[in-house]
Amino acid sequence: MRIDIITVLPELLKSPFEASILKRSIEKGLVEVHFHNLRDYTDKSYNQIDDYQFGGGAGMVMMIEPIDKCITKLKSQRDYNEIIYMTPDGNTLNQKMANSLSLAENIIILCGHYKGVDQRVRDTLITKEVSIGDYVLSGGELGAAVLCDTIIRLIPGVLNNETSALTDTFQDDLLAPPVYTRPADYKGLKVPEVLLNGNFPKIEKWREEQAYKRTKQLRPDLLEND
Ligand code: 6GU
Repeated sequence: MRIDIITVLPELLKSPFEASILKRSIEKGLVEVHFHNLRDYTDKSYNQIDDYQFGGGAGMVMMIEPIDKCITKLKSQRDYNEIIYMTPDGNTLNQKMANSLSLAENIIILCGHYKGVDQRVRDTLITKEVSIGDYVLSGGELGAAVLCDTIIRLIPGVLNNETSALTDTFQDDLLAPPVYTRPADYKGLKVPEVLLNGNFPKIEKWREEQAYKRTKQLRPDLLEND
């Protein structure tokens, strides 16, 4: 998979890709991530990428021209499955969306800033609008990092134990069951007996029950989708 991220703040975005799972997935060649500084696509003085909004009102708006230039150049080099705009008024990211995007070959992610982008960008260049939740961030960069993390960990070969992504919380609309490690007894706090006796069908059944119980208790809304 190839991900092209268009941003005015590449330095804000780079560090999540330089550690742990994301770093390893890039080193293994399972994903390529390219950053494009929008200021490299403007002819205006001071590398201007935003301007006042027509009709008046507080806040600057990102101009269409540099965004169009950048996206048009990328599209001339390869086909893209999705051109995503990160914005608080987009569709809220969930596991289903991450699963589906993890199958893409090439995607572009445009990070919004200020009051957002000129509406004509959204109308003509963008194929999908994504938010990471009902709160406002200073820009789309952190949202893009979250989106990339959710997608990249699902690419086959990224996680060491491939089945582990399948048993993640949300993968089957259930929260994950509780997990324990040594010691089996810590100051009288005991690990459930069933996990210690090696009866794997019984352990599996216990985990399913716990997942259901936890979901019912903490996120009953997830069970209503059935
Ligand atoms: Cl993707 N961008 C911004 N600026 N705010 C957000 C968001 C994105 N998702 C939730 N809030």
